[in-house]
Amino acid sequence: MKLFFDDRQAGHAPEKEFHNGGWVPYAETPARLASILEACGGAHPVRDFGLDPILAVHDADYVAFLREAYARWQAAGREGDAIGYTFPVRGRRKLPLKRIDAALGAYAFDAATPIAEGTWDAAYWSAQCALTAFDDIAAGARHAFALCRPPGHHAGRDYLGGYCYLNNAAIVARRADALGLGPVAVLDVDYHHGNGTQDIFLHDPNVFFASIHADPATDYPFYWGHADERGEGEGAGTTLNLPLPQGTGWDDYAPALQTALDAIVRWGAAMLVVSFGADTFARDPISHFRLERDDFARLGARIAEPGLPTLVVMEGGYAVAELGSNVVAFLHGFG
Ligand code: SP5
Ligand code: ZN
Repeated sequence: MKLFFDDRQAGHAPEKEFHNGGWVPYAETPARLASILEACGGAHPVRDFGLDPILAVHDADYVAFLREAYARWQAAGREGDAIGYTFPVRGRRKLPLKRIDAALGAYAFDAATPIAEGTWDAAYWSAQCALTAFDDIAAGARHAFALCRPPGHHAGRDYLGGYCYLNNAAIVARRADALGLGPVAVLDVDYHHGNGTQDIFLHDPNVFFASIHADPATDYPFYWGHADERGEGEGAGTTLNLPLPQGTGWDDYAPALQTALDAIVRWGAAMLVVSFGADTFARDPISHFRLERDDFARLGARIAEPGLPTLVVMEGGYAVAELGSNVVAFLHGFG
């Protein structure tokens, strides 16, 4: 399977995140890329599809905020990474507030996703990476792997969070749908629920979203991913959430995966976007499932079974030393 990646994706390196009441080193590091690239060998170059496919998912004011946030932070005399501290839980009116702190709160749902100097460029090229891999499929390839970083599945139409800024999977799913390659399904197998992707397609009957993840009753992002979230309005029935308890290993993961794949096939998907996180790994430092490297090969093989054109988009996975071999196992599983 062809792997796509651009060096500019490595220029995003926040120092720290706020977690459990204190500052801790940022888990989503450029070293993750090095681990995967080393295990996979070379990468195919990324092409520039511009802002339009991004703006087909994200609000223009949010994109403008992302582009300008770090410069505004510096202009306010701040040092280090930009991060908010006031979050508008009472509703998110788009007030024309000038303070960078007001914008940082209005466009974020956590305090764990700072904006650093290279964040916009990296997020932009991460999205272009997904678009380039998608283009390979649009041109007839059966599979492609977008080594996206920063990841995307926690980012919504107008918000960042969970180490995510632009929703790479949603951007390609929307584009595939727009180009008539659908019906498109997104299967999210990251440890964490893909709340941003769910929100983007919650009302959309044309994109099916299925996610297998740690139960939000115990795990981030808490407020999304519960089994009773099934889509709304015209999108009723096109969202499927399969939360699993901490400690889940392959024996209990596999039936949930089969349920998701059966639902995707029954719905009539013609194309699949996989949000792949390797943070379901047994020794992931921030997660609590028990998949082993061989299970990632099984995961890849099962996802390949329906025979759909499949774009794999990288999401999380923080056990850096083992990350590359886990990704390779998953990709080889596809055959
Ligand atoms: C894409 C993805 O997997 N995002 C996950 C975001 C999870 N954030 C909540 C848990 C953060 C724990 N961070 C501990 C860092 C220790 N260095
Ligand atoms: Zn994750």
